[in-house]
Amino acid sequence: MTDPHIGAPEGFRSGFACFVGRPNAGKSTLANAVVGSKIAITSSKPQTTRHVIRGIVHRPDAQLVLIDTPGLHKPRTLLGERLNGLVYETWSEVDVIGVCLPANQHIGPGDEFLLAEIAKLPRRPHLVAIVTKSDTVSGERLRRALVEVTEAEEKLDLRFDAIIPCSAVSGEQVDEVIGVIVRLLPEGPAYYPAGEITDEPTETLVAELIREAALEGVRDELPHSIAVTIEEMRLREGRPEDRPLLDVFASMVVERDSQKGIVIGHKGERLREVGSAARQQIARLLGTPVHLDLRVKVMKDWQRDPKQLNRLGF
Ligand SMILES: Nc1nc2c(ncn2[C@@H]2O[C@H](COP(=O)(O)OP(=O)(O)OP(=O)(O)O)[C@@H](O)[C@H]2O)c(=O)[nH]1
Ligand SMILES: [Mg+2]
Repeated sequence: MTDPHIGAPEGFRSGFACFVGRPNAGKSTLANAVVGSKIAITSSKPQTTRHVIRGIVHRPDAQLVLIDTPGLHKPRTLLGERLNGLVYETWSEVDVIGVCLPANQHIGPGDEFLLAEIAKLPRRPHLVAIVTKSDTVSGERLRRALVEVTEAEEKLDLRFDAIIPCSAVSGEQVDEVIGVIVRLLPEGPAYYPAGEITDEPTETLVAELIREAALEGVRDELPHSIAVTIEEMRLREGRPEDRPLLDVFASMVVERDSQKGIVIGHKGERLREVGSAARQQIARLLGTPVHLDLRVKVMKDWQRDPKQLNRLGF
């Protein structure tokens, strides 16, 4: 009965919410937990998410379109500026903003800047403060984190509709996050058909899984320098119908020749490891065995070069 063409049942709610926060606050991990499926890659490196990702939560009484955004940060490159731009754009499209504030860190200048920017919005959506990573702190520290949120609320003259501690890793209070957001949505029809969990194109999901594997174990500036492009993806011809094989041709892009050696590793060992880890993830996502051909390419200073950024889809 939630098919938009048939019409929604009485009282059905639908709408859009986004997760915002500084880099590494746990937005994407929470988005995956809320949607119940991996739609966004995550990592311990800040600025992992580089585009706006939509996930859909289906409930008998509601449909929530959840938008995961890049972490808002002080930009040091043109890429950073463009990523921040995506965050601001999203604010104008949502019914609810979920501000993610990690329990294991104090509210700092980065969070205050974000909250002040939200306070300036001409049309202010509902606001929910989500105190993330609650599993990483003691009960006492968690209570302190909640008090800090109310202090920030007063200082910045904001009003949260709710303050919810939760852990995307243990699953604690994830349902509460969904429930609170859904109650703040307007009545309306479902926007997406039942069963659809994201509108990410398959190629994007595949490129992201490769980037996630590449981020594992690299340090310093390198995570920021890595991008992944899919050159081609096709089912291999001449395979028996019950044993398909998907050929994926992808490039890992870095910014400098010196980085190329690092991501390839001694005798190509590191690149093989990344390829193997990514291949397994892609096969799991698509349910098809995969052959991954992964090359490394240098696009000089791509994070600062508008032409290269456009070419990479930013
Ligand atoms: N223990 C614990 N770790 C978490 C939790 N949520 C996220 N993390 C970890 O925090 C790190 C950052 O998580 P992400 O979800 O990638 O953070 P993000 O806010 O999306 O980061 P950006 O995309 O870079 O802005 C990862 O190492 C996660 O495993 C949580 O609830 N508990
Ligand atoms: Mg993220």
